[in-house]
Amino acid sequence: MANDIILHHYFNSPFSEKVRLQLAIKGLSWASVVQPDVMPKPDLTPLTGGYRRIPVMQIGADVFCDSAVIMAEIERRHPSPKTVHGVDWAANWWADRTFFTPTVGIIFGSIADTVTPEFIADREAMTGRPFDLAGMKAAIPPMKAQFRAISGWLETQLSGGKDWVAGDAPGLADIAWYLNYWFLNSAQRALMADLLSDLPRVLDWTARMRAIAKTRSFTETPTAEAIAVAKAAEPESTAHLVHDAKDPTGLSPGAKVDVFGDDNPGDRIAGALVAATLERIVIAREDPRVGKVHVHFPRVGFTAAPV
Ligand SMILES: N[C@@H](CCC(=O)N[C@@H](CS)C(=O)NCC(=O)O)C(=O)O
Repeated sequence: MANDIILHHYFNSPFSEKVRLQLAIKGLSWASVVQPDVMPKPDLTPLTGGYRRIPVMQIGADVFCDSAVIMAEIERRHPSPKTVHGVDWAANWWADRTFFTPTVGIIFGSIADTVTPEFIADREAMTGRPFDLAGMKAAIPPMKAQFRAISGWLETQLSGGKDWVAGDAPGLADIAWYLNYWFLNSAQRALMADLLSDLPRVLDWTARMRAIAKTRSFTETPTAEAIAVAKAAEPESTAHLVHDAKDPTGLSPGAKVDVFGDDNPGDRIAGALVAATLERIVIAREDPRVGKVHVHFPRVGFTAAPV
């Protein structure tokens, strides 16, 4: 268990589906730890230092927050088959943020009348912004138009003799785009089928992605076991984490920092900087339940501020 991939997630989380897909493409088995989808998350935050989003990956006493750094770490440890080609990260960022906006709008606009006050309050506390269901409901038609326009690009790509978003094999670009189709399909199956009914190559690609996802292999694991694994382990060697000597914010290893994401600035994760590389920010922290852990965040989208 010490070297196993532990995925803290829940099954209807679209950002977790990205990681589950990458693991499936690579044929890797993992331990599934199901966490709540609203706060509190008492068996997650001791590991992360307060980061509450899902997914989180844990390997021993190393904890990876955000799907981008999770997928980068999986690629580093298990390079074959290759799923990441350099600038795929740009597609991933765009799909998480820009493409995700119409997807979320269509879904929550469509189910606006059934969303609970507890869920709304939880998401407003997380983002610090109103969760504007009435606005989303009103904007369904233009958001559907955005979704169809983006899908039109994909239809054209798949018409060019390549089966996948970025070439001959499924990889990060497919995973990133598919997040949106997976989420819309899980929440509004008939709506998605109708929206894409004249885009047969996109529909065929979603079916092929679904088939890959079905090959996943995991073991259900209690939260207590994940906590015990962290407690028994030491963080792994940091030799591969090369601190950016030209870091424009002037950070140095050992500095006390707060780390926060630009889409969740209220949650500040405190620790001592291990390294701020071009790819990631890694901090060391301790918690009585999990002992010493290293917590990894992507560099893009996150800030480490000296305290
Ligand atoms: N940038 C993050 C976004 C993750 C995210 O927003 N996840 C959703 C679930 S799919 C979430 O955490 N929602 C709040 C919650 O579950 O508490 C990533 O790529 O992992």
